[in-house]
Amino acid sequence: MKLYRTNTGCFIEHNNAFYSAGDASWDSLITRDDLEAYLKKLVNRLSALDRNPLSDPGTILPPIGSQEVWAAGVTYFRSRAARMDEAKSAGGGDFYDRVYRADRPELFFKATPNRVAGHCGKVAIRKDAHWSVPEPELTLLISPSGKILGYTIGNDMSSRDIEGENPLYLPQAKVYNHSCALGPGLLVSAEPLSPSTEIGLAIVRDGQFAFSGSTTLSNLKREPATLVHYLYRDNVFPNGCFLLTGTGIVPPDSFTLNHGDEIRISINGIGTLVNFVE
Ligand code: DO4
Ligand code: MG
Repeated sequence: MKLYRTNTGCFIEHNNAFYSAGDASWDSLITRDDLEAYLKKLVNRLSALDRNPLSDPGTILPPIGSQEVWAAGVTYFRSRAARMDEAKSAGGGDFYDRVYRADRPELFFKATPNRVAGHCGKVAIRKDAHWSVPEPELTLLISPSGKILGYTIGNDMSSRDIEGENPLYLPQAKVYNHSCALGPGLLVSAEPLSPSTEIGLAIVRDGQFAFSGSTTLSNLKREPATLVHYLYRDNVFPNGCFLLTGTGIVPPDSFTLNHGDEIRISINGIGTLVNFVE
């Protein structure tokens, strides 16, 4: 079952049919611990709409209300290797190996809702960066009580030159206007996703693929529930939060994003998030 936030209301997609999720505010919907059961009950009570409410371009809004967005890092071997290389000359390479092996994961604050683009929205590269990449990441929707309610697709836009210059610059490499995208909607399910779930990234420039790559969740070193457990230690999230779980796809060092690039991130069972670099 999927849930979408749009400029004409909230909609449920179930078995290829669409239903209105009523007048409840997005925050009040996506903070319910019983979200999946609640939506199932609604669908059983309602008749399906006779149109697809998502079909107009620009209709889908980012699936976020007033939640904070956090991210985990170095959760895939590919990310560890890329980070160790980029930080070597600054003497920071060792940190990434240590955090990859440690019990405590790397968790960082990623975005406030105003920094988040939705499906078909614009993401940005920092004006003072010259090496920028998208990071395609499975993203968890977590309730105020710490329950994983569902999943969406996240793009953790990153400035690799700034992060590589000094690991202490991480917040500047990661948090800026339109540095994050989420969407298109939420896959509402308390079930863990299969390790065979594929994550794909394609970057289209002037009608050609400038980069494409994929990975599967079997390469994610940490359990989503463990990441949530660490995030919720000594933190309260009155409106729940989103947690990006790290990237397993890193383009080669010769690649940097350009203005106008189209970024497509797909995760089986969730959909495809498309963004354009402004
Ligand atoms: O430690 C730097 C950031 C790591 C990250 O964002 C990732 O692995 O996805
Ligand atoms: Mg990341």
